[in-house]
Amino acid sequence: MTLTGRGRVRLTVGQAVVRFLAAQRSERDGAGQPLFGGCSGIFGHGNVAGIGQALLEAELLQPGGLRYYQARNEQAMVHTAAAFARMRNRLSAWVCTSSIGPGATNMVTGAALATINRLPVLLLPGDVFATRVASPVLQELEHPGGQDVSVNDAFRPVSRFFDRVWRPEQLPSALLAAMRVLTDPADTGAVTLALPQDVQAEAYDWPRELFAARVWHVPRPVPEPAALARAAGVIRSAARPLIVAGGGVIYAEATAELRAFAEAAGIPVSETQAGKGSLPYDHPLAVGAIGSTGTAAANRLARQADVVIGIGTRYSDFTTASRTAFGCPQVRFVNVNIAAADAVKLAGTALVADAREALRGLARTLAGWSTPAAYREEARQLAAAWDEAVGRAYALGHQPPAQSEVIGAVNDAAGPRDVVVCAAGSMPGDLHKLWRTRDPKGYHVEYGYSCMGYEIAGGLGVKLADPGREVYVLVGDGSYLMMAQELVTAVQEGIKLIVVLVQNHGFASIGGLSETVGAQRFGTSYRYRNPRTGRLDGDVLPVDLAANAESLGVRVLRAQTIAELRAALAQASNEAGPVLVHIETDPMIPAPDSEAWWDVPVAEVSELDSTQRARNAYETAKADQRLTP
Ligand SMILES: Cc1ncc(C[n+]2csc(CCOP(=O)(O)OP(=O)(O)O)c2C)c(N)n1
Ligand SMILES: [Mg+2]
Repeated sequence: MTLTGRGRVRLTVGQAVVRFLAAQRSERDGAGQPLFGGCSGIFGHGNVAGIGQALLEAELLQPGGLRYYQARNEQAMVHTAAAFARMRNRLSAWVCTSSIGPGATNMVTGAALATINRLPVLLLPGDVFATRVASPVLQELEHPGGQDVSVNDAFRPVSRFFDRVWRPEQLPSALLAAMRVLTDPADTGAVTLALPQDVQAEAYDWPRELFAARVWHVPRPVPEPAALARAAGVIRSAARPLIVAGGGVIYAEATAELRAFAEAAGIPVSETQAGKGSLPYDHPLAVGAIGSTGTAAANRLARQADVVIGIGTRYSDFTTASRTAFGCPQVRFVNVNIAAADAVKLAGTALVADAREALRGLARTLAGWSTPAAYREEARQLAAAWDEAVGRAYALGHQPPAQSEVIGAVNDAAGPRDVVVCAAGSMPGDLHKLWRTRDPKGYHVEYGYSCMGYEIAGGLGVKLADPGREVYVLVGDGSYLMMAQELVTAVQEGIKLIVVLVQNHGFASIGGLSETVGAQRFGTSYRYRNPRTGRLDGDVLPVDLAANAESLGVRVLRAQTIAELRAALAQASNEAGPVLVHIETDPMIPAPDSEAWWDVPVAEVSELDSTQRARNAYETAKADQRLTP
């Protein structure tokens, strides 16, 4: 560091970025923490001399700042970042640095995932030379319509904030704007600062205040009194209200307030994927998952609910069962959300506020009001019947085992605060229905983007965010094949994950879906091309994913039966580093029925009987869809 005149500090743009990020903190409810937990990166010519050199200098000269972690794939490191932020309830985030070109665009999928799930991640892709003296540089895409366009413009639609720092002078305001978006729960998502490779290495005399410790206060906006009165008025008119708890309940740390409000008013609580864990599974008012992958208990209540109180939910199609879940013709919605755009959905009565503040307000306003005892008892009985179905699904006694039995064994092995991680395939739906969640942070299924390959990278982020909990990553063979390489990062860092790899030789999920749309499981199982038929219906491929994991340095345990799985899980809990448990399952045994639908269009004309039958069933189901806003 060179001190120059008038309180200025001479640093490169890369050094300034790293020093600035290390000085940022966040605060909510009086508790503070560093805003950034660390920085993952893969270096290339687009960042090695800028951010890369700056991270080295920080590691050597300012230890205790932003720690660097090596990743294997840029998409995966953004998944790690998103999982980290989710586990920290968005109070801290993670930084990702990449080179230009493919390194940068590999992060675009991760950015979309973070933005959809409303999770803060800070992305620093390298960008092409600002001076353009030797353009096109290696990996530069030349856009005939304008020389200020680069592949990084692909980040714009998937980021909540995007800026490209063409000149050092632009950096301070870009950094402040980026921190504001990261720490604003209504606006947060992927934040991308594209840093041209020459600018990263360029020196500038920065005002010293830029690097002062700075605290970002994460707000808890209170509801407007009039809006609160309107929402309470709608709820008071209800005979059969139902709460839909979304991720916002958990991020706002509002689970105690949810419980108090639900108990006082006698309102059953259903949960979205992001909201699962809002109440412990065995609470008398917990009716479990809602929607297409919901419990029959929640979905039966939803069909007759006259007022639905959505809290911190964006009402995805899985939550509304593609707008068929809430069947009462007069149903009205009260939407508590910190984001106004979510609060107005389904023509609901909007209550724009922090979930905890809104729940406290509703509890105050509705004090003394409650649903009839008979309704609460009905909800309790429905939930108890579902839990019995879960118990049966956990113990089918199949060989090879059903997926539900694997879930049961992992649920039994996991402690109450341990975390299950998943994202895509048939497992998320089964977990939503069947996982017995006992802690608000115990269930981590990424179902906004449902991105195959999130599982292991995401598990890493969860463990980095909360090393005190055991992390169980459930991953299908398809997702594993898409992105398992962060196991190497886990080995490198000595990060303990228990990965349960469910081998069913292809896509059980899409196979089942394919059948319902009349497409005969086409292209969904991993088989040889058959020389006789010319189709992919030969023998099962001889893929050995356990050996693959072993080759990456992971401790691998192979189980064939549920008893062996239980033994392996017990052994895994005694290991210090990452473990992978491999088990083969029967993909054809379904979890208990949700009694709910999901809208996936079926071909309107076809020569195939299977498709014609599926189309008829589709048209019947589609008739129940509500065309609400
Ligand atoms: C990146 C990505 N590509 C495609 C999909 C569509 N998709 C959803 S589930 C799935 C198959 C997952 O296979 P596997 O991990 O083996 O789980 P299984 O369905 O067998 O439970 C596919 C292709 C997706 N969700 N993400
Ligand atoms: Mg599979």
